Amino acid sequence: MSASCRFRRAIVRRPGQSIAGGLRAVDAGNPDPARFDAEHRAYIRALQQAGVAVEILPAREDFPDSVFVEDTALCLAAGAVILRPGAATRTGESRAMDKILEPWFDDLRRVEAGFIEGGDILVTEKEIIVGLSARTDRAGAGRLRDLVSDWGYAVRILETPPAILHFKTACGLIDEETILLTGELAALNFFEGYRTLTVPRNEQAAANAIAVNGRVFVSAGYPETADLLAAAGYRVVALDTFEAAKVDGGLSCMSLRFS
Ligand code: CIR
Repeated sequence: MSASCRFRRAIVRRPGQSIAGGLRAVDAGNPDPARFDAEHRAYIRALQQAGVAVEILPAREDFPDSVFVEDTALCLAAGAVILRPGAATRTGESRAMDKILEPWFDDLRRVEAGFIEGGDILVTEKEIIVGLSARTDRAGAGRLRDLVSDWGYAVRILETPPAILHFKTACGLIDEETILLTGELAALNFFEGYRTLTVPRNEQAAANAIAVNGRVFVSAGYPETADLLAAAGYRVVALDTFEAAKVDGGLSCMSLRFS
């Protein structure tokens, strides 16, 4: 079974009222908690319809960004790693995730130096790619490399282009060998050995797609990308992420997916 695109389980956390105070690079208005909750429920339903058993954690009002569980941990077939978010307001989120993952993973490891967020980590069939960013530094990426090496994972590191919050803001794995990505990322020539599909220039935010059990989840509102994927034979599931986008979130960020 392909570990990078097939998942039996996912962990999500409901957004709280405090999501209105979530971090963002550019202020385009606060997300509306009720609308965010509706989008989040639809996201959970889509995971369930794809055959994923979803563990739903209650909202944490003390951590406004805690709906974005992806940034707190990396879940792999061999075990899980608790990450060390670079955003100071988010450090407590990974501590909370430590307790939650304990029953699920016999081998639970922790990044204890540097900074690294899950949004900067792309797991493919053959390797783990880490993008350095304002949230993820070389020390954190190096620590992750040390922690996963005896599980048989190679880690490759690149510099995420500036002004992108996370590496995966600009890319996503859409099947075992294909990466959907922005033109800016494609221009780095880092993805030799993969098939790549580039999102149209006017639909950059659509690159944060996820593959789930034979489907590709894409943010709604990007028709050219949806058409591109459908024409390439993908089963596309378009999901609203309008509220998440106001606080720089997307589809990958809202779940920890594993088998
Ligand atoms: C943050 O700035 O940390 C949140 N407002 C958004 C996190 C999005 N996470 C992700 O892309 N993995």
